Amino acid sequence: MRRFAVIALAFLMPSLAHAAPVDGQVTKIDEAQSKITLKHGPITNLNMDGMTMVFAMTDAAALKTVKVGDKVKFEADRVNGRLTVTKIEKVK
Ligand SMILES: [Cu+2]
Repeated sequence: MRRFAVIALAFLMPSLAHAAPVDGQVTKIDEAQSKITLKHGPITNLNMDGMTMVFAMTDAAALKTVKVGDKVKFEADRVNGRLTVTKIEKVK
């Protein structure tokens, strides 16, 4: 039973460290610089509490799918040393 628990944890840990969807709201979009400002909830994989901050985008085209004021779900990670949104989706 104990061994099973350890094995189960081993499976769960990598997914915890991986980017998980975060709730946020778009407060600013800068298409020229491919940047987005998000008011976001805690980002566990980046050890970050909720705040409003600027992110780079891996996919500049994704900026066209959201607008200021939209509630979004997004994933963020450190890419080449920059805090970057790797995935973003408007929440209906
Ligand atoms: Cu932040």
